[in-house]
Amino acid sequence: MTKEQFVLDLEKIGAIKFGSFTLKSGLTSPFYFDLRDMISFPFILEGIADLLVERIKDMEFDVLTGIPYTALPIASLVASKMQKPLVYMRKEEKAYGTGNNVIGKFVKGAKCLVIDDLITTGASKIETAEKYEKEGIVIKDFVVVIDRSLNGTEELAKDGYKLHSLITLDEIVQLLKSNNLITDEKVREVEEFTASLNKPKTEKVKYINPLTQKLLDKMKEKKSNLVLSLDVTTQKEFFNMLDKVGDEIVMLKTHVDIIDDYDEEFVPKLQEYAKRQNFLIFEDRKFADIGNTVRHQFRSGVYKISDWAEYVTVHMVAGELILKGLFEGLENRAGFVLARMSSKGNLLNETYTRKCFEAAKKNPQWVAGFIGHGNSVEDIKRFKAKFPGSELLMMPGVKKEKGSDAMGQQYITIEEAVGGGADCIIVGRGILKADDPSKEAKLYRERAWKAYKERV
Ligand code: 5BU
Repeated sequence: MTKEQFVLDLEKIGAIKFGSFTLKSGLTSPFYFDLRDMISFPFILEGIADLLVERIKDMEFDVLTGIPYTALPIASLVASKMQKPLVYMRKEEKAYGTGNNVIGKFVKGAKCLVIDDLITTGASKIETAEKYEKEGIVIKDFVVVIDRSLNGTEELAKDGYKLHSLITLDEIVQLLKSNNLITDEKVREVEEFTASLNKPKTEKVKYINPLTQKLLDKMKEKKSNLVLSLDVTTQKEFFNMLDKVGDEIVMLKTHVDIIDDYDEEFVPKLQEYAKRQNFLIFEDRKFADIGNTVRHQFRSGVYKISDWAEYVTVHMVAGELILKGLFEGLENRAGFVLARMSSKGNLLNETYTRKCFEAAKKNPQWVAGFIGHGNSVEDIKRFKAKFPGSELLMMPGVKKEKGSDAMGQQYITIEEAVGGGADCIIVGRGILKADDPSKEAKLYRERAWKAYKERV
């Protein structure tokens, strides 16, 4: 089948439509492609598979996949014709980091070629690649049947992927025109429409939260991006440890509710240390309830956290109004939103992470940063690239060596964390359990600061 025949066939079965269509984005488009029915016409399916085989026969790959739903049957046929192994990803998303989402046999590190029917912006292709990469499959190339994007090639290239297409929107329009299947006026409309589309906005929000700035300033002043997670259960241990390591840290992270002998002297003493040793205070309370309840949990009760902790952690599971519940009417308080967690099998998936970014974008005055983690430098880079603005990436689950504990904590190294984009590393047992915590804190601080300086 020739490309021309293919386009004419698509037109015949109604897969290419010209008229006036409202897109998901709200824009009105003079054309619309719907390739879903194509698979029900054996001669078209066969033809498209042959065209794809021709296009990819010289490319290097170990396995082949198609993105469900439309491209999967196409990829099956191509795989069969080329005698290449087929794999595919479940469409229902399992939780972040749980693995086993790929169906089919492959060896870790296999190079996979991805087939899809259309490309519009490239965003969903990148998401697909990330999911495969988490499963140990390497993706470099995408082949699409129709490229109707404005700058899909550039968008994919930014993340290191190459886009190949069988046919572009321009070619389709020209072929239809030369076959008198659309009027000159329609051609003009399509051209005007594509020209009028602005490039997708990838620009970051300019606003900087004052508490983001405050932490950045403190990091610079103290030449440290080390946050100590002081997870001990008595005041004695707590302040003894601060005596040893307080000078090395930019911020102290507390779990105030694990202190057995908490009393009203704790907070004033903590504040006195914070002043003398020049660090900020972050209570890792992880608020997660409805707005009205978290307001009380933050401002009342035994601990009255809002009186002394400038930063707290916030789960977005109850919806973004939790931010209003926590911070409305308070000066100089902001949250770190938990966009990803470090623990094995946690249920935060990519959709959830994206929702966290959207919530932060709408409420920048209440979000100083995100808590996040990743399994490689590349993974963290891509995660951070999606932050809406200049929020900081705070990363727990960091140690000198990769590893895990018996209760689900997963560790990556200082250099991986900071190299990937962590602005601050959050370290607990790596320092607390060391023979010489003071020496260890110095070492963490030096390594993390060096990696930070190299990155920024
Ligand atoms: P560790 O001893 O370095 O494993 O302590 C890590 C700290 O960070 C601990 O206080 C956790 O409650 C906290 N933490 C985490 O480890 N992982 C996460 O995803 C989040 C917080 Br959110």
